[in-house]
Amino acid sequence: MTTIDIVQGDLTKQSVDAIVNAANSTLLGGGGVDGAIHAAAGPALLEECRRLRQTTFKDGLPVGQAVATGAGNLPCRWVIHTVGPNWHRGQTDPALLADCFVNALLVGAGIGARSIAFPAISAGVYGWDIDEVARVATQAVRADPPVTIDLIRFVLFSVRDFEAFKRVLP
Ligand code: AR6
Repeated sequence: MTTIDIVQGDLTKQSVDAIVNAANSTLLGGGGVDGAIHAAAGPALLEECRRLRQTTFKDGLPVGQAVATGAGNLPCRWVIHTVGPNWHRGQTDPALLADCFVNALLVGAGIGARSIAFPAISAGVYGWDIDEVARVATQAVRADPPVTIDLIRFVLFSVRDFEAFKRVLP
């Protein structure tokens, strides 16, 4: 049985096995939750991301795909990086956003993570409406979660985002 819950707070403070980063395809950091994760993790995370760019993802991580790294100084064991669709660039297909959640769970299950915490991917800089993100995210993780994952948590930074998730996941 997989439990799905929502909390308001800071993703970087979560004591779960893995947290999911709303990254960009460069994997080299940015603002928002990505910036907060790299700041809290320290330089080891950026170093690992650089190595991924030199090897597996020479052209960057494609939208909707996911990849795991260590977590540096964060309280979790792994960071799973995914790239949400950017509404401002015309990436408005909900299937792309759903892929982020589904693939992050698959990657997490693959490395042995039993608890995974997500931010509201694409709801910040990438411009998606929070209600749409809440709908797509909860539908995607509810559909067919890997059996080895006990806990899926959404960590919402603002009250407004938390309320949006609460409406679709009472
Ligand atoms: N904990 C939880 N949620 C957070 C935190 C935090 N510490 N900080 C911000 N959020 P965004 P995106 C929320 O912009 O839209 C970056 O520059 C925030 O309130 O982080 O997928 C990347 O490098 C919002 O609801 O991600 C990319 O270039 C949600 O996290 C680009 O932004 C997502 O906002 C990705 O944009």
